[in-house]
Amino acid sequence: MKLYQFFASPFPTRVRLMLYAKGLTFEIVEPPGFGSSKLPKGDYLKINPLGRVPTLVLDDGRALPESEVICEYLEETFPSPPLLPADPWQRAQVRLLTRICDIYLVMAMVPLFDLLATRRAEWDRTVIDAAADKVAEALAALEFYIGGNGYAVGPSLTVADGALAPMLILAEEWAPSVFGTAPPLHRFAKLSAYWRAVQADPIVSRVVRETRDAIAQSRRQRLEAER
Ligand SMILES: N[C@@H](CCC(=O)N[C@@H](CS)C(=O)NCC(=O)O)C(=O)O
Repeated sequence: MKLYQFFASPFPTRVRLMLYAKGLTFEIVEPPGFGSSKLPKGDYLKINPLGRVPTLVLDDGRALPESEVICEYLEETFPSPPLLPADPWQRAQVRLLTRICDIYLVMAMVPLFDLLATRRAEWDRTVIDAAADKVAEALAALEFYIGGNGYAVGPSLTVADGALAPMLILAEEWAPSVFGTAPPLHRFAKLSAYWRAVQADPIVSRVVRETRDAIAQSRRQRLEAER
């Protein structure tokens, strides 16, 4: 299998977490035209007309976009070890946390992602502060539903941890370091406890390290480009 992706991107990261957890071997490909690259996306649009990452390409050439769809496919195709709980209510909690991440937390951060396409001198403080408020609202919803056993749901790793981990890095570390906003997590006791505990899991710790390294690298590149 091939995974078209970037290490700093949250959506591919949940797929990598799954591939690692299931012990599957795969090749990583970074398609052209993402981030600050001025290149066209070119042939990548032939395997993913949405022009986004991730895309999983199977050994027979079939290509699947959209992180959640890929995760469901991987879970159904490689059920061991399971990354969805057996209990339907707990499965629903996994999907709920993932959905809150995708819809509310990601959407809250979109204005910040958009600012990256502009020069720092043009950044509007009111846009940054409004985004930080929306991020806090989404974190409050996660606080309500997050599990208390060291994982997002139940006592072991699930797809929800793959959705949450990269987004919590963006909310707690990336946004404050780039935009000077206050790190928000300390306001949410259950979520903070979860975040401390889940990083002890070796698979989570691996994707957290990869994400932090990739964010630091793209930050350095951006600062150099602005000089
Ligand atoms: N709903 C999609 C969202 C994927 C997405 O938006 N990926 C971002 C990177 S994290 C992307 O490819 N953006 C387009 C771009 O950077 O040109 C999924 O779950 O896979």
